[in-house]
Amino acid sequence: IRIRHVDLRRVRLPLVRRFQTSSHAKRELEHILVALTDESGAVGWGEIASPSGPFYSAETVESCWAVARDHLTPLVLGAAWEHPAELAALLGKVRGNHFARAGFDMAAWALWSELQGVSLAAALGGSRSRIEAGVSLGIEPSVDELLAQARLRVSEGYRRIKLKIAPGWDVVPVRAVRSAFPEISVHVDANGAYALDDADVFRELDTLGLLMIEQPFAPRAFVAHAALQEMVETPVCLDESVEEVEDLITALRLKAVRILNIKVSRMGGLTPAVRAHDLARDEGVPVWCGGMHEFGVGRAANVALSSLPGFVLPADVSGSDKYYARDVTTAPVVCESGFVTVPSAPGLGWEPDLAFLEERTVARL
Ligand code: OSB
Ligand code: MG
Repeated sequence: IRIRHVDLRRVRLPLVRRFQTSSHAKRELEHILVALTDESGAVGWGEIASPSGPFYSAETVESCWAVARDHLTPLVLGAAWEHPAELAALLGKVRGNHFARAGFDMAAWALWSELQGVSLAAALGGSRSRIEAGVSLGIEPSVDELLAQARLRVSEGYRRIKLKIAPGWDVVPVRAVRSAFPEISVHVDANGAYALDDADVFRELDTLGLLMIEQPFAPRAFVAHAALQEMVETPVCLDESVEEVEDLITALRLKAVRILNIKVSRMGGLTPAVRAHDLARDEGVPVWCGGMHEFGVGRAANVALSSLPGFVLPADVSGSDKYYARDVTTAPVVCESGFVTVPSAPGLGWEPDLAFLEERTVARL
């Protein structure tokens, strides 16, 4: 396969509800869509789902745009490859910049699976026909507003709720949701806002029967995560800490991870995401697919990835309507009774809506 043309576009969509984590708040997202066209005219789509500012990871939309334009596009345009893993190895010449690389890797997988005539899920080694979806609820102005959001999502069929926590917004809102919905799995995600000095907060959360505690400490604080896991029964889950498969090896060796959140964007694409899945599976660590409020293109990749056998916990892959009034694909991603169907058609399984994309594109190359 040779890529003849690389199309990059910055696309903006407003969120249906403002989303706040311990690290940043957003009302509108600007993601970069990557379209790779081969010599036969076949097109594969990918998404660079970086937040605007460097508060989740070091990347920004601007950094992704520059790296995609100046480094990744030239690498991809020159190359001949048979399998997406070969292209991923080439993209790996660029250090870091995982969100930017993920968009290209994803587009290569979408293109390749389409050319092979198989679904992206099947190309990746997935076997599930539907995946269990959860919702991630941001920090709200009040506990009542949080409870209203939880009630809405439970009424839509979601059976697992993740709550964003931060110092000052932890035990009280979590206990409120836990006791209002005793039949729902609840877990918390701190996005690294705490330190080991805050162990008392986690001892209290540990009494609430939570599914997991996601990324309580800073990304590089592997030792602190291991120390916390010795103090609490609730499994500690890593997100931001694991950018490379080597970070997972470190975390496993230190006993700093009992559950792993795998994000396509954070890991640098589907190729490394599958590697992390394989290693975690060998080590008996359950994994689940995290999200970055992807548009339909990136979410299609998340759905496909979640169909792999090691993804045994619900994904942060909700229906399009949880995020956007209108998504960038011709059909939205739909969640029914807490499940999303894995497409069986060749390729990504969702088609970009080109006319709507045109309306929402703010820059292109
Ligand atoms: O840590 O999982 C996170 C959104 C933005 C930044 C970080 C995170 C999130 C989410 C959203 O939790 C999950 C989703 O896409 O629904
Ligand atoms: Mg997280």
